[in-house]
Amino acid sequence: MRKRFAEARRVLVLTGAGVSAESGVPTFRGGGQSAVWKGMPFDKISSAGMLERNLPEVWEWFNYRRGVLETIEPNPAHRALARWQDRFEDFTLVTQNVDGLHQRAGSRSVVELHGNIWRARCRACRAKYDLRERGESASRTYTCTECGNYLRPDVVLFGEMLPVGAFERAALKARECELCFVIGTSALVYPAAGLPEIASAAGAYTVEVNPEPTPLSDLCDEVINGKAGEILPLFES
Ligand code: BJW
Repeated sequence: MRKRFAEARRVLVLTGAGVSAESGVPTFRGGGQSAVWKGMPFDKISSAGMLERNLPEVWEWFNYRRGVLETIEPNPAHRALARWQDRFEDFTLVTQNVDGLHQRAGSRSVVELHGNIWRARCRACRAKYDLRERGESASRTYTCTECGNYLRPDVVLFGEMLPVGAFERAALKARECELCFVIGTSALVYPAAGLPEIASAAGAYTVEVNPEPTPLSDLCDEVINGKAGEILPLFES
């Protein structure tokens, strides 16, 4: 593996919530459990249906999570991946995470498949806002300064389409890469979990880093059972 890592030119990395776990961000699934907010399973509160039924409750859930994120820092896994971008001729970091920790660690051009928790967008005119720049306290009813309609978190909820072009860009790189890492994802959510399948079908060597097995483990050429923050820096030594 070290030899492959040292010699690879085109590398694609897909990350999930597990890469932020060592920073203290709770994962959605894993360890036989799944996240719950006020007794509601996360796949209900983070769903397009909930947005229609109870937008203020959705905002409360995301405001809470931004509050948690304000207190934490990127971990050695985020920092290792930020270094990798300068190590390979062609490096693509694709994340399902909405927490912005890859960027805070220094990663550039991150392909965010599921949006970003620090952004909001208007439900009517689609104007976008950086919530760190809004300069108002956490609200259950953010409104658009352009058209006055309600804002929503700029994230991809269950049953919603991914941002235009994001998956296509990632899939193109998956087809071209020679080494593909799948790090800290339960690999249950599509189309993201299809990327390593695309890479593998196109001949890439695929490596999973996760303390638990996933539905992709059998497909991967190599499975490293461990924590991302402990494993990733080892590749560089
Ligand atoms: C560590 C660690 C450490 C712990 N180090 N590792 C094909 C078949 C069936 C269904 C579908 C399909 N295609 C599409 C669908 C529908 C649906 C879907 O996939 N459903 C499945 C669950 C069945 N997909 C969608 O709806 C997507 N939209 C779409 O496809 O549009 C077109 C369409 C619509 C409807 C029907 C068909 C087509 C959108 C998906 C959006 C996902 N959104 C969320 C919420 C974002 C907002 C928010 O933050 O609240 O995204 S759900 C949640 O899951 C979040 C994550 O990004 C995503 C993936 O989770 P992830 O990252 O894998 O985290 P966990 O928690 O699941 O796993 C953590 C892992 O880390 C575990 O394995 C641990 O072991 C590990 N770990 N510590 C390394 N230290």
